[in-house]
Amino acid sequence: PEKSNQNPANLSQLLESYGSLSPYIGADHAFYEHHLLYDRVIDPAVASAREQFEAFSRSIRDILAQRWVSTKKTYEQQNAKRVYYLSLEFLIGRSLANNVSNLLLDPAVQQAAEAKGLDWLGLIEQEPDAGLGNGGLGRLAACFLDSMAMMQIPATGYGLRYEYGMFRQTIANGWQQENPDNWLRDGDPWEVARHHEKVEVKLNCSFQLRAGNIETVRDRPSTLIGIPFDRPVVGYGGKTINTLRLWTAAAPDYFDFKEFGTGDFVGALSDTLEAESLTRVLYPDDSTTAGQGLRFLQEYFLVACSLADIIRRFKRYNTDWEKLPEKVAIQLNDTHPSMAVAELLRLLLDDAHLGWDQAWELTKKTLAYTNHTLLPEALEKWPVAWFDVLIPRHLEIIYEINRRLLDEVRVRFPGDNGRVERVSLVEEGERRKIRMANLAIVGSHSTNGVAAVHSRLLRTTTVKDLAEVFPDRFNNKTNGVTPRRWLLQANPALGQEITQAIGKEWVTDLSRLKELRRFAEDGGFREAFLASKRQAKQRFADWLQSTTGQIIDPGTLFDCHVKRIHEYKRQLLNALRIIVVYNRLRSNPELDVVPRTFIFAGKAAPAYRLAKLIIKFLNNLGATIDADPVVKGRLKVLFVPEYNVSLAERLIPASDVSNQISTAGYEASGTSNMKFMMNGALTVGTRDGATIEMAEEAGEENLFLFGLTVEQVVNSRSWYSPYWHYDHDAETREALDLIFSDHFSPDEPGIFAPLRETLLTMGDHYMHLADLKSYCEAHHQVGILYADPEAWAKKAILNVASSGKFSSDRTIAEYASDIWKVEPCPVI
Ligand code: B1N
Repeated sequence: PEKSNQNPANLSQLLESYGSLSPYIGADHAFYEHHLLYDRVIDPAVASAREQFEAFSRSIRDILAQRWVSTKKTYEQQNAKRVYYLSLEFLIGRSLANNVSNLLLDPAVQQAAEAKGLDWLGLIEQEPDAGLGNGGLGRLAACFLDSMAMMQIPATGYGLRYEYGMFRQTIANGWQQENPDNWLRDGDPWEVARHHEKVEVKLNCSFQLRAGNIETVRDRPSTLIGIPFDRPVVGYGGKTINTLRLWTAAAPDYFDFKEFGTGDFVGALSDTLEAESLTRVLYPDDSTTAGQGLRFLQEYFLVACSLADIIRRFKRYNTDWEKLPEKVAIQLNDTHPSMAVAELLRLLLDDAHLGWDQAWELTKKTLAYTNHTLLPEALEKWPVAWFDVLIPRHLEIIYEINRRLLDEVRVRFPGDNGRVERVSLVEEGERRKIRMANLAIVGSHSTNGVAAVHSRLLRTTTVKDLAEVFPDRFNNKTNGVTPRRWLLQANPALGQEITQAIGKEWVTDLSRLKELRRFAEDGGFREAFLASKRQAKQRFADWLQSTTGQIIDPGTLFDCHVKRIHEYKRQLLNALRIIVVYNRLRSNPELDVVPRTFIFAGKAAPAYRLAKLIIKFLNNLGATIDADPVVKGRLKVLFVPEYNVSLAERLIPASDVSNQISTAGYEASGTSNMKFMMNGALTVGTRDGATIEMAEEAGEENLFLFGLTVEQVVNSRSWYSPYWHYDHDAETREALDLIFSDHFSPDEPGIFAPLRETLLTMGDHYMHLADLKSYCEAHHQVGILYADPEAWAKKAILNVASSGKFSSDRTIAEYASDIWKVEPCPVI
């Protein structure tokens, strides 16, 4: 095709004029119009917004294609050690603006788009979020990919290409409704199908799905096909383009038609639906396990496809199996892919024909495991019977691992039968189960938690007995988030102020933010900081009004609590403290309080009834307060539906206050806490997860910490009674009684009765009432500080300046040197 000079969106020309990238990126085939005309066969002049987005994104993919290929080639030529990040979730969000920014193509690309008459912001809005994850665990995986690509680490993410991602949340009469997220309906411009790299996965029997549960149908082996779809992971600067490889399940196309002797061609093909349903949908459970057969198969499918691919690649460039751990590091994102222990052993024993001892050593040296939660309901345990039916060879291998493990423990801890029972990979009982965390710890060389307090509790309580058997394996890797997406792109106003003050190096070295510390004393900078916050708040308010019609006042304090709805995250504690303030205003309308907008958002697992009731309660609380003239204009409670990556990108930069109020000991790390800190919100939080480390970095005096510590929670469990607080604290009692009186549910009396059960009669497991008073006091202090903008700005700036540790670049540097022993491999 002819290059046209009048066409400003011809990105290849644009790139030629764009100095810094031209040495890296060949862009001879980047044509926006080309994609519209030749891929979609439409007149570019009449393309819909969606078609414009597709063509534009394909042009950006064209720009990075050559660099993507040379990244792969470099890794092959250097036979570099690779990192493989195995995860059932990658919560990617949108890619267009992110890829443009990481390629250093903005603002040139925006200008080119606009010169073409395209509405750049509208274009970006056309892209659906790739919501292939529930929350923090999946988003962490996505941040890690960004950091590894920026740091030029030869890394590949392996996951599943769910046809339906996290459900879309709508609210009807205050209740959460789940809607399917058919994000691939119109295709995805970023992915590349690699049909020729398909792999086979063998199961011991065929299966059928009945309402998400598997039923084995025929007692003979069956085969599934995994087809890889690759997505580019653009490292900041555009030098390295790594790959996220997602597997789709399919039935083999060589069908055994002899078995259908009746000539039932159509009937035979309809069976393929069964295979394809394996990767149909993401499980929407955060920090719990659904325990369903379909999930079991998803996990095995990811592991089998990815390991086959990894081993195939290893063998192409290596002949000596001893070299496996020198060339391959596999990180297991929680226990979800922990069948990798048995699968890798199986490959080394049965395919490579190694002896047990050598295969076992290589397996351990290659694998590493990250734990993300201590919640007992989230620790995966799979029925032995399922292994037996579907993957009996793996069960045999797990039994042999266990036999050797228990022998070793009996020798090293003579007479300690309790320990033998507790470290065993098999949980005995009516229905015997495999403990997947134990399998992951025993079958790998590294087990890490995701924040210091979490790693300590994991080692000293949850898996204490195993940690004493293998003390050297345990370590901590405090989480981080990518400053590219979460500061540079999400908060351009603040990003520019920071760059103006200290230069641009912070984008790839976030520790440089500490240079902002002295600007906390600079009146001009404080003013600029407050202006950027004000701008982000206005942007959010405008977006909210244009998309939902809801009106909020950017002049009020934005007080945010956004995350999955879960009892341990204590959205109810926040609701109670709002009711306390509401009651104070009702009994004393003259009271001087800072006007606040409380913003909640988050999804509840569809089967988690209390979490869904909490959403209903927050909505009713908002409606009641809206209707009450006494508090109008002073308090507003908002529940924003459909919390996802894109909403977080809009909301976090606009917030003044971040609530991180889990019962101490229950939030493994948290990562939104870090995003809020980077964006200049002040934290009201418990001493839990990574919030503890945030306070260490910034100084406790710059956060609002409150509530019971881990030790206090543990030590008061046995005698704690919520009734004590109900009986002795009038504000606590009045807040609860207002709920029980149906003040927030006049038309639906009694619907909030389960809140009484969880907060009082069932014992308040998450100790809301124990922390309510100190939480109210913390927020009282917040209000006082907010009334003094100079003092507020100073603290907020000190928080931003102290957030450098929480870059995922720092986290990845630690994984790379301590666990993976991997070096950067710059693309030639
Ligand atoms: O992982 C995040 C942490 O920052 C959070 O504190 C932690 O809650 C989160 C089963 C999970 N832990 N476990 C899960 C997700 C899906 C699922 O099916 C468990 N998510 C976390 C990153 O480390």
